[in-house]
Amino acid sequence: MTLTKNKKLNDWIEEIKKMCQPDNVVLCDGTKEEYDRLMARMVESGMAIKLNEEKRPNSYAFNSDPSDVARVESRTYIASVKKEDAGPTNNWIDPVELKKTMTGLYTGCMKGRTMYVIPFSMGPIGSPIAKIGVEISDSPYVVVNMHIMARVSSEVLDVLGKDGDFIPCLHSVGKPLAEGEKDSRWPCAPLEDKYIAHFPEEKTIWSYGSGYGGNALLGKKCLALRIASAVAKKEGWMAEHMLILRFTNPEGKHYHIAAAFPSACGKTNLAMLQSTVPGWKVETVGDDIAWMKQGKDGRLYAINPEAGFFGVAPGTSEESNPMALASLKENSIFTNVVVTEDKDVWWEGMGYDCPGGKGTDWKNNPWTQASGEKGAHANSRFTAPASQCPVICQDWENPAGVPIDIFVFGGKRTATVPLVHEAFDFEHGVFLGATAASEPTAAALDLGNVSLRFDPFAMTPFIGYNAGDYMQHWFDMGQKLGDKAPKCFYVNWFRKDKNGKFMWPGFGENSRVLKWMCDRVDGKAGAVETPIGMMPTTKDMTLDGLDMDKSVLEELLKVDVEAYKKTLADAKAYMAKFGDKLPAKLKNQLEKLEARLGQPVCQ
Ligand code: O2Y
Ligand code: MN
Repeated sequence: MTLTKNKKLNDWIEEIKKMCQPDNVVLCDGTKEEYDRLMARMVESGMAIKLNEEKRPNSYAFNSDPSDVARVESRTYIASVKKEDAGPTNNWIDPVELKKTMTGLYTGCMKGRTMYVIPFSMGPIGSPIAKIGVEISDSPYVVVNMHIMARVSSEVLDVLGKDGDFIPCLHSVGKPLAEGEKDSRWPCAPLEDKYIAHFPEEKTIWSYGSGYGGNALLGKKCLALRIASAVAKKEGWMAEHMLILRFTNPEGKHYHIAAAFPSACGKTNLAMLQSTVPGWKVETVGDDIAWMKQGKDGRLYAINPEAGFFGVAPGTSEESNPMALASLKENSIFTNVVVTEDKDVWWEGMGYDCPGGKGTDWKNNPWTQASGEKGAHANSRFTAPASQCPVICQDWENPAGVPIDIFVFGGKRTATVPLVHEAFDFEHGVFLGATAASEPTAAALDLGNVSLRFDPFAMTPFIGYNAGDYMQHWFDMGQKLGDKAPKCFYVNWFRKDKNGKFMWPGFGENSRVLKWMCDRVDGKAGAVETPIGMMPTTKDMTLDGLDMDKSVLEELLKVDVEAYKKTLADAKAYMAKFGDKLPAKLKNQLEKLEARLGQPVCQ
């Protein structure tokens, strides 16, 4: 059967059809009609719940299998030809061996199911920065989510033409149906049969056994980060786990900020922040992934390759992120949240009690809030179109991207790391990004002897090649960008006092820190030199209207040299695992910090 004009695509569809043996094949076109048809079928089968049309128009809820609730890093592989090319942070398997194992699993895996062929573009269709992928999946849930998260359209096939190239992304839930067998609500395979595999040399993705999020929506973490990062290294650009925002001052000057934080550090909240600095406003370009290339003027330009938000539901409230709540008002998909009696959605930390006090929990069981059991899974998600965000930046789909002025790195540290510091130069900035770390949870700290969890550039699970080479790539980009490189900063919103209370109010007040950064870019704000970088004093920041004791802020802007020496020791121990792949420039930065920490701090 010839489905498209593209020979490579037709051959691939035929090959996968032969292997997976679906009952039928559908070429997706990304239309509303297709979306509505698939949703209607999933409602009929019991997989989807149609939400109250008055309260949540055109929206649906799904409950996954309790064993299939998040990305599974233990089953995520980089199958490069040489083990060394996957490096110490990835699971490696020989690609030949893995293909043999997975071919065994894929053989006949779509029996009783429909095979959907989903052409999609990461980045605006036709943009020179965009990449075309085609996902083959036997999950209608994947198709409808891809409609929101990527640009699914037959226009993609027009751009592909007869001989254009694409990234093949194969996905199966891994649950063939025997003749007459009733499907389960959320089909998936047991953990030991799950594989999320990347073949960077072939630019191919094979995913088997999970229907959830990053394991199954292959345009996101698999293509836009793991495969794209490997391609970007070769081609001299960057694929990063970063939000992108535009911060505009009262005179209308734009500053573009790209920021990397590990999960649970409020990345989506920062991307949609409501500024408390009078006259300054934030607009969202992206909340998770940035693709960045040097422009003709020598500056670094970023695009958000995605079209939607796949955000964590719990904790999203009018207080923490009103713009995210507005984004998911309609045309949205909810996975693993509570469905209330009147068929709306609810989750812990939504800012109000569950209406009626009861509903259906993420495990699809009757649930009451009074039970004290969590109704929504901690990793429950909303899938919402980015275009619905009230503060979406008018340039969010500009194929040329936005010029990045500032990089921000960070982690969750209850002690030691001050509210903000600025890198002395770009190479020091790379060091700050490479040594970004969070503390393990309080429970793990109680075990003693547990050091920091380093997560360079918040990219550890997403670097599609050797992380030592990845860090070198950051230095190489710095070299290429020269004096046009963004200024680098490190923030910590999570310092606690001795009573365990957060010292910094966070949320909208983080805009005060962003404003200091912008003022530094313009050479308008002061800073003092400390062993860890340049830091503001309280008089360098805009604090009017901030309800906070000055002494607490002073404490947040201090460097604890002795505590930093421990962090440095942890960083050195962590960096040792990169062996001779550790960039010399990074080693040099470690030595420089060690020397500076030996000096008294002058503030
Ligand atoms: O658990 C999943 O599959 C989702 S992971 C995710 C989703 C949206 C944005 N970021 C992430 C992440 O793990 O960084
Ligand atoms: Mn992410």
